[in-house]
Amino acid sequence: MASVASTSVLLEKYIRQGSWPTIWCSGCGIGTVMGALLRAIERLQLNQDEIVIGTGIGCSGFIYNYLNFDAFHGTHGRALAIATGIKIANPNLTVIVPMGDGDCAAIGGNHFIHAARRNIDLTAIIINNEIYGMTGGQYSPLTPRARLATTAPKGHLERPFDLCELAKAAGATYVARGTAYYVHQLIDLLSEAIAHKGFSVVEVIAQCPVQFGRRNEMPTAIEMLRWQRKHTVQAQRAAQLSLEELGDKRVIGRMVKIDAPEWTEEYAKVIEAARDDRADG
Ligand SMILES: Cc1ncc(C[n+]2csc(CCOP(=O)(O)OP(=O)(O)O)c2C)c(N)n1
Ligand code: SF4
Repeated sequence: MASVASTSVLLEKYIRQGSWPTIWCSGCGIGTVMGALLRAIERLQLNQDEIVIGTGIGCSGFIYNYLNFDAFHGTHGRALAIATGIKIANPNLTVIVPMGDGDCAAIGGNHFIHAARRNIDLTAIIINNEIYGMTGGQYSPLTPRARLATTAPKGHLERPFDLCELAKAAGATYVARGTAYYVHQLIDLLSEAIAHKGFSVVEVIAQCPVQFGRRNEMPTAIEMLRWQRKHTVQAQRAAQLSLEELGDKRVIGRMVKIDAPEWTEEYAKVIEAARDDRADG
C-alpha cells in the first residue's frame, strides 16, 4: 500500500497557522476530504508554491481558508472559470478546485461541462453531500428523487445527475468517484487525478448530517458513513453486475483515464506557430 502522511506532517506543512477551528459542523465530511487531498499532495511531493486551491461559495468552499497554498475564494459556481484563467496565465501551476454539488452542478454547470470539453489541466473535486449545506438544506442537482430538503418537504420530484457520467460525456479525461468512508481509496484517486494531465473529476460522496442526514433518517455522521458503505460498489465489481443487481448502489473507483490533447499545451503550439509566422514576415 502507498504511504500515507501523518496528521502532524499535514498540520505543520499545510494548515495555515491560526486558521482553526473550522466552520464545519461536527461530523461533516468536508474535513475528511480536505485531509485526503493534503495526503495526496504530500504523496506526490509537489512544490507547495506551485499549487493553487480555488473554491466557490458554500461549506466546501471554505477549504481554501485553512490551507497554506496560494488560494482563492471565488463567487458561487465560478471557481472553474477563475481556475481556467489562472491555468492559462501560468500552465506550470497545479490548480485544484474543490466544489460543492450545488456550486458545481447547478450555477456552475456550464463551466463544468466546458472545462471537461476543453480538457484543460485542472482537478475538480466535487464534495457531494446531495444538498445545499451552507444556505439551509435546499435540493441540488445531485439530490436523489424522493429525498427531503427544505425546498422538497414532500420528497424531491426530479432525477439527479450522475455527475461522473456527465463528466465522461462532456470529455473529462480522468473521472472517478470516492467516498468519505473509504479514505485510503480517496487518497489514491485524488493522487491519480492531480497527477493526470487533463481535466480530472473526482466526485466524493460526503456526509452532511446537519442539512441532509437529519431530514433523511440519518441524523448522525456514523449513520451516513454506514449508508456510504452499504450503498456503494467498486467499479470492477459493478462491471460484473446487471442493472438489476446494481440497484440503487453508486459505483465508486476510477471510471475513465485516457490521454487526449490538453488545452494549455495545444494553445502553446498556436502561440509558437504565430511567432514563427511573424518571424517569417
Ligand atoms: C451567485 C450566488 N448565488 C447564490 C448564492 C447563495 N449560496 C451560497 S452557498 C450556496 C449553495 C451551497 O451548496 P453547495 O454548493 O452544494 O455546497 P455546500 O454548502 O453543501 O458545501 C448558495 C446557493 C451565492 N452566494 N451566490
Ligand atoms: S451544514 Fe452540512 S456541509 Fe455544511 S458544515 Fe454543516 S455538516 Fe458540513
